[in-house]
Amino acid sequence: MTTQTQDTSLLESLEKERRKFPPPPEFKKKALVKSKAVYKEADSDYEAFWAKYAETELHWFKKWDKALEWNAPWAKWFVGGQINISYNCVDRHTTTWRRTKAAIVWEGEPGDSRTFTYQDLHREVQLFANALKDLGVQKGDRVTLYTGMVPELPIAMLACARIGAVHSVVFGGFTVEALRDRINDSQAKVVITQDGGWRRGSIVPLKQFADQAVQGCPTVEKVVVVRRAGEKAPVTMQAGRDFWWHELTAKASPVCPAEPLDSEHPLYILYTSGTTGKPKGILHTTGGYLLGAHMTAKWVFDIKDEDYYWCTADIGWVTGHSYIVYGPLSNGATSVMYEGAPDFPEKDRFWAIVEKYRVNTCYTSPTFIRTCMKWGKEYPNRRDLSSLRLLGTVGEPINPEAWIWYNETIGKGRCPIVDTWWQTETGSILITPLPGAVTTKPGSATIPFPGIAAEIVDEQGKPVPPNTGGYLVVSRPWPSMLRSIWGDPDRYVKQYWSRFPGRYFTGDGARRDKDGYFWITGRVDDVVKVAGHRLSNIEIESALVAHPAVAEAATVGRDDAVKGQAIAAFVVLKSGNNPSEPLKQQLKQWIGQKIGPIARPDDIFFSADLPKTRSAKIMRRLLRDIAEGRVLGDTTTLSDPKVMEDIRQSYIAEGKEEA
Ligand code: 7RM
Repeated sequence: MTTQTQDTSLLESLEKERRKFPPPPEFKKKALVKSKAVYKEADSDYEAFWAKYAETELHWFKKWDKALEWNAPWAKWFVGGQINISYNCVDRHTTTWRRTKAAIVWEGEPGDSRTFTYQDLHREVQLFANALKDLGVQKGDRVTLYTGMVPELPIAMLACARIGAVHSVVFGGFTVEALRDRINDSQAKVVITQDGGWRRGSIVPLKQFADQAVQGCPTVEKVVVVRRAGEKAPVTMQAGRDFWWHELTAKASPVCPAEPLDSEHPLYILYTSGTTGKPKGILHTTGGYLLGAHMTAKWVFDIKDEDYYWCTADIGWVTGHSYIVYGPLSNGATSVMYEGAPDFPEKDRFWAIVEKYRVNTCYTSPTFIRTCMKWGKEYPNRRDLSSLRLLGTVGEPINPEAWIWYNETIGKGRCPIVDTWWQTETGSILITPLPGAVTTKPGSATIPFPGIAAEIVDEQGKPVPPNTGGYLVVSRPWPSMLRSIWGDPDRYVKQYWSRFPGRYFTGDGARRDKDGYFWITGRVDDVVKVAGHRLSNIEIESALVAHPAVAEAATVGRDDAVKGQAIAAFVVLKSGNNPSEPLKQQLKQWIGQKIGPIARPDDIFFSADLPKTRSAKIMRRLLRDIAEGRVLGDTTTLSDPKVMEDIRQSYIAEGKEEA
């Protein structure tokens, strides 16, 4: 198997890894799940397993008639059931002692903070749900949320879910065109944004970006603006179209009962990069998604009522949807939310937050851990981290060295680490240890969550023997699986269910050891994970060729010691344009404007041509060899092998040496 993005050094270190970490006895004693019995129960009848927990863990207005209707690849979970996720995450806690418990503890980048009890959240969500109704939003309408990490974001999500509107959160780090495409694809009626967002002490003009985007969005009728930056981010309000959040909620009626919704009612669309230039609108529905987020949050993070639980992700990504908002709140947990950058004002900000709130569980990314390693131990060592009892990672493979550092420097050897594998599409964690029951191994996401049938297969779809690389697939439906791609059901079938008929194809390569542990090695398609952010080569290439000086472009993900992968772009200029350092900078900036700063290539190489097969397909594998400084791979299928030599020469001229 050839994989596009496998990092040899990562692969090697994963293969050599033999250490085992059984659950620490003190942790196990108090853990919600202490034994593996639950795996057996789930495997004997996965439908009955999920149905049992849907019934005991969630509130239904009306119980379902049938747990699963599976017409592959179309799934319906809890058919005939009526439920509301906003009710489950908010209302049901307000009739218990949790009414006065902190639901969201929010820390602003400049150091201000706000706490919302479940009762506070109930009030705010109802007010904003009524504000949405006052703007004409109805059940089924799409609402785009484009803000930073402010409390109004989860409030708006819960308000949409309350009235059956479908939210589509667009990461606040995206810029105008990415936002415009996503609004148009979902045909949103309302956009919710913010005057300006804090980032490392300066202000990102979100409302200005939204204004520019909405100019090209015929479906948008109203724009709601959250005031955060105030006079630091002056905005122009268009009369009749734009409304301040605080003015709408000041006028709105305070009572808005949660609407009973069909279990399969669309909950949200979240755009993610795939193998083509056009982002896919991943569609999640209500009942099954909630069950997946709820059960995984409960068992993987071993949520206790007294916990301060903190997931450091941005709500613009699926991790924030499931593990800042829906999973923790459904469990009645206290979810910590931080607005800003990890190195502002200093490189110990995350640890300062752990110390300030006595955080018990911290869920973050391997990239962040590697960044901390680079910054040095003195930053975490300055802070009291003794409250931590559980650590988690997500988003990309974690190299054993970073795992051990996290375990020792942050967890002081006391805290189990849950390395959780999942995707936007899967809705919730699918491969993970349960921290009180499963022995961990550094670099392995361990075993599938109870009820999940993950396998590794070869090119023909045949399960491979232990310790053999292959494709990661899921062989049974699960409650929180995506239901379709918004507006493109054919692409859903083709993308996920055609390569291995009857099985869900994840796009990842993996190996399973003889204990049945999964070692995920990375994407096998044109998706790249830069600092855990999911990007598509073709999306970046399309943005590059839209620049007036560019004739052709190819990008690859090359390994990067900190970010896991970085983008290297190979650019062929139109005649009349000359390679230059200023042009390089201009192209990087261009991508920053078109897609967002996270998509800016790290390296740009100018070349006279790109290596193509005789059928005109760009050979990314060869470009990766160059970008990673390896000797050239097999060039026999190239239409013109000389191209590679030219590119290599220009690469060496850039001052990068071959390995
Ligand atoms: C949650 C999220 C999904 C892709 C996925 C993998 C990679 C995620 C892990 C991981 C190794 C992990 N959603 N990935 N978690 N690889 N170990 N624990 O990241 O849709 O943005 O990306 O991320 O390649 O396919 S996502």
